[in-house]
Amino acid sequence: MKKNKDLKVAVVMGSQSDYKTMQLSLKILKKMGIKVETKIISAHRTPERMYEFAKMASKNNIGVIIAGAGGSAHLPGMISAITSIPVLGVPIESKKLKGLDSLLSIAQMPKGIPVGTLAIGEDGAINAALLASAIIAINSPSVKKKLNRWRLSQTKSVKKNLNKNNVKNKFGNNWWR
Ligand code: RP5
Repeated sequence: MKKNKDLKVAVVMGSQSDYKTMQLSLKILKKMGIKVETKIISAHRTPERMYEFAKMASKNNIGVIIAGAGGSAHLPGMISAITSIPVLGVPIESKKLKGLDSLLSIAQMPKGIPVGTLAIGEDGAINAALLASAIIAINSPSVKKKLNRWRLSQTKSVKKNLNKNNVKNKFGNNWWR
């Protein structure tokens, strides 16, 4: 078994419909040069697939698992119950409750089985990948370098001075004139 060398991040999701959110995790991980494994795994529709994945994750050299799920989102918690690899949960923005259901299902794990819970939707998918990168970076100088570079360019992209002409709201620019 390979140990701590080029650990992968697994990005799993409950449905194909979660991909439009979770693809943002994949984009970030690609920028960080991290090897990725992706799968659709539903805790309630494919429980055996979930069990097999979580059971084999360590042997498959996976260092962090990002799990996106919506609604009664038990996927991240169930995976975390089977493996001690860190699991980061992304609450998918559901149609009915705008992701509040997903958020609470993922965040409110009873003590003993943790899931690191990110924000609802796209922000969560991006931050999950950044957090996974930071975990992988502990043992990977090249990922650490890329992550630091990414953060520096984000910092540089924030302009100091306001552009007062750049006003976008539902009334359009300068609506009062
Ligand atoms: C959850 O049910 C999935 O994670 C998804 O967010 C939600 C809806 O799934 P689909 O009906 O789009 O397959 O298990």
